[in-house]
Order: sequence, then structure tokens, then C-alpha cells
Amino acid sequence: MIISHEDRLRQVVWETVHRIPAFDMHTHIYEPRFRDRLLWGVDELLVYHYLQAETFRANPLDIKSPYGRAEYERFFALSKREQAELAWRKLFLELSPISETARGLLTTLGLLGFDISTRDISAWREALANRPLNDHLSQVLAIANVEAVVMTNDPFDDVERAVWEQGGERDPRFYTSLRLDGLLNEWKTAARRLKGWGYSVKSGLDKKSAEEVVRFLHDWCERIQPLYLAVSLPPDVDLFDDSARARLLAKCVLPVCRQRRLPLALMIGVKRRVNPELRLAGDAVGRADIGQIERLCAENASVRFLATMLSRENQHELCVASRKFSNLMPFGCWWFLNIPFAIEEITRMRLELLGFSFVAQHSDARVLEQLLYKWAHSRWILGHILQQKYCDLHRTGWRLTEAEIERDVRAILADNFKRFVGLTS
Ligand code: RAT
Ligand code: ZN
Repeated sequence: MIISHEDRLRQVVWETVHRIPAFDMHTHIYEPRFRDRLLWGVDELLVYHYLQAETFRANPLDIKSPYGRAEYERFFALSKREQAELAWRKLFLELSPISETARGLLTTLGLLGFDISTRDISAWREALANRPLNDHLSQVLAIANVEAVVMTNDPFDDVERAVWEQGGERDPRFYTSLRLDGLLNEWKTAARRLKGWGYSVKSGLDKKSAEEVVRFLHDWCERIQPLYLAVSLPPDVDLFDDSARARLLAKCVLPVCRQRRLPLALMIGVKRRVNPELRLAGDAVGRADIGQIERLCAENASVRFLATMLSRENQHELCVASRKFSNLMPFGCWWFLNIPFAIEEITRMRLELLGFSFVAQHSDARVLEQLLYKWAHSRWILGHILQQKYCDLHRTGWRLTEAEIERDVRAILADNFKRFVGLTS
């Protein structure tokens, strides 16, 4: 039906953005059969590494001296419950929880039906812990309006590997991605482990070793049936030098992508362990060279690349590169960019440079319930941006139908990704 008034247009856009299910193409949550790998509940939410970095800024140990190794260790030696209690006191009670991750926790608990005004963290903890996991999982996915999530599957993770080796029934709401950080970023260790698993590799990466790595990748693709292969890379990465990483990419990863028609997701710009004492929260960001992506796309026209960059400064050039290469799909507002300020800027820029030909968001959720706030906050921003953009269009005299708006929103929330990985035609 044609929409003739701007008020109605705004209403339809808002409703559509909230009604269309998202396909969450990058998360760190897992099917329940992965047991402890699936994190959930109030304490996990409070010790989330995004929040933990903020907790450390708030001096959780209440000491006068700056934090050194001993102080970090003292904090991490506390139980999960104690760490969570400290985060709650420091970030929610001693100052207002204004940061994106802190507010996100409140959005999350609110969407789960708790009265946030009570500030009763103990009651929320207990109520959540008593929910049967499978029902809770279904409820979270339903409230977040997420049709499926993609896990991050690491073949070098012993716990995960054991689950895959054991087999078992798959949960159709969870898809897989084969994460290659262990292979590409820590080749020496990887080579040793591959050897232990019966692949005849030498760390010098001769021809035979490259063939064996290819065999390893095929074995894992057969085993987990990933939607894509993925790797996170530092900002100063050189994908065309003589390093093991560059050679593995050219001789093993890209040929497998080509042969199996699997996209490669590039996640570029993370400086790992800038402060190792902070553990998972110790990584930082740096600006990368877009030339790396341009060259990969140009030289590998038959391979599809998903790409996200961690630095705000790289976003414009990633959009421009995407205009040049149809085998390049920019996705999500990653990690430090998953804050309203950056989501707003990046999403506007992508719409203005790429129309509806990108993947608007992924959650990167590490704790199940984070799906709730990450998608709610992103939908609010997307709703506002699209209301404005469609009204601009309306003012030209162009008239839209509800079905057209639904088609567009579906494209950036789910369909572009599904088409790119071959889930739909
Ligand atoms: O967003 C995160 O939780 C980061 O720690 C990383 O996991 C990042 O998203 C990645 O996939 O490397
Ligand atoms: Zn991630």
C-alpha cells in the first residue's frame, strides 16, 4: 500500500525496523550443547570485558597507588560474584551508569521484565538463574527479535573441539564460522598443534605443509559447515609480505574459500594485549591501511570478503572501497564502535554511499542476554536514521509502499548477509 503522509511513513519505518528479525552474523555465544561456553546471567553480564575495562578505571580495589600486576591479579583472583558486585557498586551506584555498556545492562534487564528502578541486583540475579536455560534462550532470541546467530568457532579451542568431536544434534538457530586467528596469527604454535593432530606440517611452510593446512581447513569445514571463514588482524598487517600469515592466506585460506565458495571475513584494526594485565579487556584499536582490502578484492575477484574495521577513521574508506568491489561487504559496527555515536555516523555514511547494500549490524554478544540491548539500541538508532532518510525521499515526490520499506530493512538486517554467504539466492 502506498504511503502518502510523512507521519504514517515514520510510523511504518519504526514498526518495520522493530518487526523484521535480524540475522546476527557475528557473536561469541554458543549452542547449549557447548555448556560452559554459553555464558548467561547477571554476573556474566557484569564481568563482561567491555564493562571490566570501565570497572578498572573506577578503582575497584579502592587503593591509592596505580594498578600494577599485583593489583590486577588481586582483582582477578576474586570470585566472579565478587567481581560482579564491585562492577555494580563502582559503575552503577557510585556514579551513574551512563556508558553504553553500563546502560546496556539496564536495557537488557528491563527487556527481561525486571523493574530497574528497584536497583535490586540480587533479586535479578536469582530470578534469572532460576530460569530453565532452553526456555530462557528462546525467550531472549524472541525478545531480541533475532532469527539466528553465528557462533565464532575456534578449531584451536580444546573445549570446543571436544564438543565437535563428540557430535550431537545441532540447534538450527545457531550457525558457525571458522575462526582462523590461531592459524594465521600464531602460526608457530598452530604448526605444532597441527602436527600433533596428524597433519604433516613444518613451521617453514613448504609445499607439503601448505597442502596439509588446506586438508585441515577442509576437515574443519566438513565438520562444522561454516557460513564463512574469519580472522581478526592488527592495524599494521601486511597481507602480501613474506610472513607466514601472508603465505597461509595466499596458499591455503583463499584457495579453500574459492573451492568451497565460502566468504572470508576480515576484522581489521585490533591491537591485541596493549595492556595484558587486563586480559580480555586489554586489547586496543589502531588505524589500518585500506589498500590491503582493495588489493585482496582486486586480486581475488572470485572470493567474497566480509569486512569490518575497528577504527572510526577507517570507516569512510571502507565505504568507498565497497563501492569499487562487489565482492566486498562491509558489516557491523565493531566493538569500540558499537556505541550510539559511532553507529549513527557509520550507518548514515553507509546508507549515503552504499544505499541498502551493506550489513547494518552484528551484536558480538559474549553473554546471551546482551543480544537484547545490542539489538534494541541499534534498532532505535537505525529507526531514527531511516525515518529521516525515507522522509527526505518522500519530499522529492517519490512514494513508498510498506512492502518496499520491509524489503529494504530486511536487506540490511538479514538478507544481504544471507545472500552473501549463499543461505538464500
Ligand atoms: O567484541 C569483543 O568481544 C572482542 O573481544 C572480540 O571478540 C572481537 O569481537 C573479536 O571477534 O575478535
Ligand atoms: Zn567478536
